[in-house]
Amino acid sequence: MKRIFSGVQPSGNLHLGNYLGAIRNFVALQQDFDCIYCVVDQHAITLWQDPEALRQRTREVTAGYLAAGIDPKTSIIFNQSQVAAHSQLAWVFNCVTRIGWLNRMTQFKDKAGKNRENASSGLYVYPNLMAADILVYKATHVPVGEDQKQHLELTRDIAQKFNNDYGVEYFPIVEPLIQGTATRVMSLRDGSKKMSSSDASDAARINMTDDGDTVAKKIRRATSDSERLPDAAVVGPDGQFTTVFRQARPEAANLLTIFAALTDRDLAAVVAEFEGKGFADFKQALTEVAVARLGPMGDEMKRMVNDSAYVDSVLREGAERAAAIAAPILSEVYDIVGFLRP
Ligand code: AQP
Repeated sequence: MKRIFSGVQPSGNLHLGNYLGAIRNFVALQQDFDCIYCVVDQHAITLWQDPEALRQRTREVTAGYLAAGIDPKTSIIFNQSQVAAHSQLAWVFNCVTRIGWLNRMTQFKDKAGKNRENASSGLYVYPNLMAADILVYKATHVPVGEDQKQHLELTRDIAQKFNNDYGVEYFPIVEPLIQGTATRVMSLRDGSKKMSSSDASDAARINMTDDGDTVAKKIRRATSDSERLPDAAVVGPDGQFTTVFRQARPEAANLLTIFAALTDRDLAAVVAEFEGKGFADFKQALTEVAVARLGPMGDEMKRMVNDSAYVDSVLREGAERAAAIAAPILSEVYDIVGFLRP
């Protein structure tokens, strides 16, 4: 059986990168897969979170899932800390993963920064918990943005090593699904940095709950360059921007990619439409499509966050359904490992 698992951290504002790189793909996948979508609150506390803000953001991510079109009747939506099997399996994986593997994780290096000695040990073993999130449901496919590719490769290594260590063919080797035009949305202020909820500058990202005026202001002020918009030569035979173009004009590449993703069009068609135009005209058009696409979702999210009883009931029901799938899998893992349970 094909099963999807994916998650989003409630560690900051839900932004356009989360939407285009992950959540909108979650919605489409409901057609063909059993889907489990998690709000990964235990991952969020690998960096300190204000408890009240964490509760609020957990509801906000849930509202984002619902407003984007995830159907809680068919898909499962819940928050990670409500299903203990995630952390129980993560402990087993802490004992499977090699320290050398974790040392290679670039996200730990980025997030820990220069002061690695002072980072939480949770941040270091985060990929083991992520592997447990996925494998406690024996999920086969994981839709993510490009930044999570390395963690998913580690999940495959962990599954493989567990199977080898215990002489079983138990865990599936998961497939990453990195889909769509905008698998890596970049900061509006610096086209070489990923759009991120932890960026100190709110102007670097478009939040899903930003109102129309804020979106317009952020796009107007987005970093651009002094040239006119490019011609078709910047799109390679694979339909993607050439590396040369991305490196030379990262901000132009990012804004055109966002436009294509928001309008569900090919990059080539978007480049043809704006070829030779200045950034002012293009940014005006981008604002219109961003507001039209995100505005109704943002309004719906705000409405749902204010009706927290509904959101909480979705999480509660989802957690019950998720726990029912995870419990027998964890139990089999405990048997494989040799834990005695009279
Ligand atoms: N800029 C992005 N472009 C495309 N996809 C992105 N994702 C995140 N940023 C981008 C995808 O969104 C999903 C959820 O991400 P997450 O919140 O679990 O963690 P993250 O990748 O660490 O997101 P942030 O916003 O960058 O958080 P911080 O600032 O805490 O690091 C994932 O599928 C991710 O690929």
